[in-house]
Amino acid sequence: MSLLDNQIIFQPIIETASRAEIRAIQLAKLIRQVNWTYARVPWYRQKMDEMGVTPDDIRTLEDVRKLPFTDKQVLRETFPYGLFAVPLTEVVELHSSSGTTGKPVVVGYNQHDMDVWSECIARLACMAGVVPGDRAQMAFGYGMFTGGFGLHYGLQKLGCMVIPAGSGNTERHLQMMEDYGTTVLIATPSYAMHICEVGEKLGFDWEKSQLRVGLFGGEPCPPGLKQEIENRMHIVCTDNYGLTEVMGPGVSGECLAERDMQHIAEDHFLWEVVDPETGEPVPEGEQGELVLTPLDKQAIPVLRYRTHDLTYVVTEKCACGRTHARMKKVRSRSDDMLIIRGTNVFPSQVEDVLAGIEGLTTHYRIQVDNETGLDRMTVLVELKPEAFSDSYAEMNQFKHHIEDKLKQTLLVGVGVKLVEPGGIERSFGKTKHVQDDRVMR
Ligand code: DLL
Repeated sequence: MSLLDNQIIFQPIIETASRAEIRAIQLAKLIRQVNWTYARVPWYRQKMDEMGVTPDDIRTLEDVRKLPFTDKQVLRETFPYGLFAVPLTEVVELHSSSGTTGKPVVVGYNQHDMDVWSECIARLACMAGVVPGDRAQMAFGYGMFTGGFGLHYGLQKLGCMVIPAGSGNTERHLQMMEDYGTTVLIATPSYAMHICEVGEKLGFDWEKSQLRVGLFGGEPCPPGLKQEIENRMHIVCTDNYGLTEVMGPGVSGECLAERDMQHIAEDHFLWEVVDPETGEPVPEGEQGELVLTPLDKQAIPVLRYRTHDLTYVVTEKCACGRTHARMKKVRSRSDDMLIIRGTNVFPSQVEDVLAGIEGLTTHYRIQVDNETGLDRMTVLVELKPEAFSDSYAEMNQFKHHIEDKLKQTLLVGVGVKLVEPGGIERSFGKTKHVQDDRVMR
């Protein structure tokens, strides 16, 4: 039996529409959305006036390129309500994402936006093999983060029983899974890994548990991590993608046919892939920065949002039957590149090297400083119990082996610190893999 046999398509007419139909829907919605935005949001009206563009200039999908880009900075500058296009009395929910600096980004939803949101989530849950009647346990936080409530509403829309456990308290999660017969776990992949490890320590038998599906998202899920969780928890893990500024989760989701790609809800999002330096489009199938224009967002319409997420998109029909374009799963962002003594290093490269080395867990940290005047990068790697040895010579040899492997790929020398099993701090939500303590000199 194939995994696809279990899969239902939540909205088959739209999810399997022809490319021509999808483009027609997108164009009609784009025109409507630009008119809505121009008429209601002074920031966009002024920007478009300065650029000499009016809503009437949007006649084809490619005309989206005439519109201004939006970035996080704009949302911060207009904090809290500057980009809202509906009266606040119409807004039914607020969410925000806290950045590392400055004001948070605040987004609002009216009832229409909430309905679209739930629909997008219900679709991606179905893509992952979730069905009505599933018991879905939430390990995302129920706060301003879009992950908790977003998935919650969508899973209810699909007809699931949602168990709103929230983030943290791993032992309680395990107890609830057993007591309530949880079939779906919603979490970041790194927290799911932690649940798996704690469960194993407590003697939890994953094979006997009713858990079937892992619905992960909110951070990159490298293939090695996914495989490891699937093998150890005996579940199918899928990964969905989204960001606060354009909705939250719900932008795209992995189906069970091609496990490295995610279908974009194309009737709700117009995608572009651009060169992160120039902002110019790259040819289809080539990697660049994903730019998203939500096509159905009333409370905060956002045009051409620069996600900084690096991916490529393909539009051929998928074996699962859906026709919506697929984006390659995001592994890195244009702004997470580290420059170490002049060499560009992406954390995902480090992750891939470590994944190929026997004896390491999936947990790691990258620390960067320039205390000595030069950039210094140290990778903390965690040993599996069976790789741990009392012999200093053996451990030292292993450390050098990892350093050599990293240097071969990164083309710059980095240090490695071996950490005992369980020694790298776990996170209940998104894991921060990089700590950059460099100071400007
Ligand atoms: O993380 C929304 C979300 C919640 C998506 C739960 C899926 C599940 P933000 O906190 O605004 O929103 O963070 C958005 O997180 O630009 C990506 O860099 C990263 N990200 C989110 N999902 C994935 C994923 C939510 N599946 C930022 N794979 C995005 C890789 C992801 N990166």
